[in-house]
Amino acid sequence: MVMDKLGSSLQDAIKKLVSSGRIDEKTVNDVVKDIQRALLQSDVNVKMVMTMSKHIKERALKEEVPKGMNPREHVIRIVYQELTSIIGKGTDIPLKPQKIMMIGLQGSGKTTTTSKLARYFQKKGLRPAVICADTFRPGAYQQLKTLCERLNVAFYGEEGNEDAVGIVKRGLKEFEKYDIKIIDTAGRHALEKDLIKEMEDIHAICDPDYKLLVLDAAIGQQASEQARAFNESIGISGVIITKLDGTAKGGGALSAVSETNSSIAFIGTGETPEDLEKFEPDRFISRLLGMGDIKTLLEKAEESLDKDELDMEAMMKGRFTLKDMYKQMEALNKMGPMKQIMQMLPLGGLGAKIPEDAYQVTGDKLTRYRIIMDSMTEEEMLNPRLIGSSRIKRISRGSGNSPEDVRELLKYHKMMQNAMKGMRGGKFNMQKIMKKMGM
Ligand SMILES: Nc1nc2c(ncn2[C@@H]2O[C@H](COP(=O)(O)OP(=O)(O)O)[C@@H](O)[C@H]2O)c(=O)[nH]1
Ligand SMILES: [Mg+2]
Repeated sequence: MVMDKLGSSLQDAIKKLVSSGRIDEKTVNDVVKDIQRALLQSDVNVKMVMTMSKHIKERALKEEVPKGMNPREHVIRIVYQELTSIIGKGTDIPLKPQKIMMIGLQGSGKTTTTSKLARYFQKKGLRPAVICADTFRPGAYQQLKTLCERLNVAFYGEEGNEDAVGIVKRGLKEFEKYDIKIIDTAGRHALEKDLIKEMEDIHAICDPDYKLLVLDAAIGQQASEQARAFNESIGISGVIITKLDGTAKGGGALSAVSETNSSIAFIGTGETPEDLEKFEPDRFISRLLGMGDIKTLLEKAEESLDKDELDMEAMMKGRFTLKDMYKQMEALNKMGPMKQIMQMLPLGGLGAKIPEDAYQVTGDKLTRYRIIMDSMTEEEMLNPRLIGSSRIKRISRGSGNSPEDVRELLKYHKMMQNAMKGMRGGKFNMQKIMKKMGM
């Protein structure tokens, strides 16, 4: 896996947060300390780490917990947002006909990434063609030609000819009808004058839509220096970080780029042509945190729960009427199928295994419970204790259910009420709750 060391350290920090009794200053400080350690080990710049820590602490202790969210989720959300913000935005390379010029130092992964990019566009239904303008390194022509042949991608190169500019000119002419033209160039060991001159000459001839700088993740936070230097010399329109699968410094490389004027378009995660990913910071961070698609969940929670008058505070204090439960169910229904929600919950990603068929049962049960509640009076909804056996009979008849179903609903409500109290007191264990719910 990519950056699994950073990922597992961050996940450990979040797990600690989830299982902590109370969210107070000490808890937040502890979590921040763990996160700091993880990021520094991944070569993220110290200043960046410190600024981020400060933000997390301030926000976690000062910001009001949004409705529909418990204090833990609130802190997790802040951590997630702050991590996303140190990584910055991604560069979006559109899926349309264009010319792309690859630049970077020798060994950074330009040639490999050229073929990966060709494959990427090929899979999206665009016709790619590749030009080899590396006349500097022996074997460069054969390397790229072989990669392209394997992928069935059109290739142009002139083995033995050192005139890179001429090759690009002729290659572009030959590939006029292709959607995507990718030009692989030569690197050097450092950003030297002759490399800059060569890049400028090729640039003048091909007039690329995108100049993508390829950087090896192993350089860690030095990525910002390199990105800046290349940007100042010939200008870059995006960065590709390669070899994220093989270094512990990935966090440094990823975060350092956001300090420059450029941003990351793709990441390389292995040696095969398929090991290229479009870089989407939100998704990347959620995956790193082991949380499924937490962003979607948080957005949905904000949309549907915010507007509802779910009074979380009162509920946590133990006032949880059938009416509250009804509202909660409605909110859940609005959020989408149970299965989707459960998968998006942070706890799902933290190892709470939920059996596959549990979702269906829950969905059906919830629908039944709602029908039963529709047959109750306002008074009964607010004070379920009023519901004795004669009322149970009436409600069951009115809703077309058996008295057992009504009793089950009341039992479920009691359990949820206790769970709410439990959440206030500290530990709440999704797995336990689900088990009690008979799932
Ligand atoms: N593990 C891994 N290796 C990579 C990745 N990208 C490139 N490489 C390897 O890095 C080495 C140099 O790559 P190359 O494309 O020739 O670099 P160039 O000199 O910039 O063209 C090759 O052995 C590649 O297989 C990656 O994302 N993951
Ligand atoms: Mg090369």
